[in-house]
Amino acid sequence: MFGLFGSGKVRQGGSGANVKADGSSVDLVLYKYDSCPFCRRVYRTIDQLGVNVEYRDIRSDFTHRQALLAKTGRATVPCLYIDGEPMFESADIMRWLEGQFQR
Ligand SMILES: N[C@@H](CCC(=O)N[C@@H](CS)C(=O)NCC(=O)O)C(=O)O
Repeated sequence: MFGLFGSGKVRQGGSGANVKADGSSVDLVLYKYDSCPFCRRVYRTIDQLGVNVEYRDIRSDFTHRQALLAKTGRATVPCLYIDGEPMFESADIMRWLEGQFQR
């Protein structure tokens, strides 16, 4: 059951558009794969905060892995693109999300 670990649902598609606490909008795209425990930690934060994220699974779609590698020189997940700028490290990603979206 590839892609169904941890979260209970496949993480793909959807809009990455969000309005931040300051009223500005931001587009969020998470490069991930679902058996990655660091990705699953980030999913929990996303769910808790109710953030809209477009998911790109680098194992189910090789073009996503190629795109991540081409832009960043790495194929490590999770990687959150914030308006197109990559952020690695699950702890940094969760901290950033909480800083922007925690009410
Ligand atoms: N310290 C990183 C660790 C991320 C990490 O090790 N990710 C693994 C997947 S669980 C990875 O992308 N490994 C490289 C690969 O699978 O090609 C974080 O917390 O985000």
